[in-house]
Amino acid sequence: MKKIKKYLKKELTKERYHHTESVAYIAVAMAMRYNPDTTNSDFADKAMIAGMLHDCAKCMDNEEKLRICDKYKIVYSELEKENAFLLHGKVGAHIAKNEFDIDDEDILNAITWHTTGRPGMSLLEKIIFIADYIEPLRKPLPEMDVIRQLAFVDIDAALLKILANTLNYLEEKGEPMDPMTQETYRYYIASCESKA
Ligand code: DGI
Ligand code: FE
Ligand code: FE
Repeated sequence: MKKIKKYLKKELTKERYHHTESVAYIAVAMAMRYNPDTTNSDFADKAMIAGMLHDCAKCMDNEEKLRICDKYKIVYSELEKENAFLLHGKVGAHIAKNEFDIDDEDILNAITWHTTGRPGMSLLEKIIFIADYIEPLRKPLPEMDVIRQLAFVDIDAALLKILANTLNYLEEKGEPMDPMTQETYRYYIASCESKA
């Protein structure tokens, strides 16, 4: 963790570093809440690592992100090329693996998919996605307080609200939507309806 923190302090702005720590601690709290195995703290440890590294590529130039994708054959779409900030998850996972020898696929997936989500997310993936949105330093977003509470009560309901609000926000702003963000929303709407 020392090496990771040193890297992040060098590569991220102060604000981004504080956000990162904040996400990591919220992710740990959620991991404690939803821990599938209370005989050990492995899951909280994974949440800490994924939280710390989720935005490790956020402050990199867009050209640099695209260069890394090309060099290491990370596949990206035309939309991701035009909106290269969307690639900070994929590039971040690459850095986690290659700079810090993280080989836990669950951690790498949580980093990869933290911006758009994806259908069928693991518990850790959901936690990072949600912690990123609710961390206390995040500027106020619609329904923030409800979602912050819901995150510790009903993780799938919180996930769905975040997805709905994100799509709303993108639509209002006229921002291009990544098909994965839309697919994730449709998937969780359907899975929520089938539960009801
Ligand atoms: O990196 P962070 O700012 O901590 O958080 P993030 O990786 O979730 O990125 C947040 C931004 O990503 C937020 O402004 C919404 C945006 N976003 C999420 N899905 C999409 C998207 N932006 C576009 N253009 N298209 C998407 O599908
Ligand atoms: Fe991010
Ligand atoms: Fe983030």
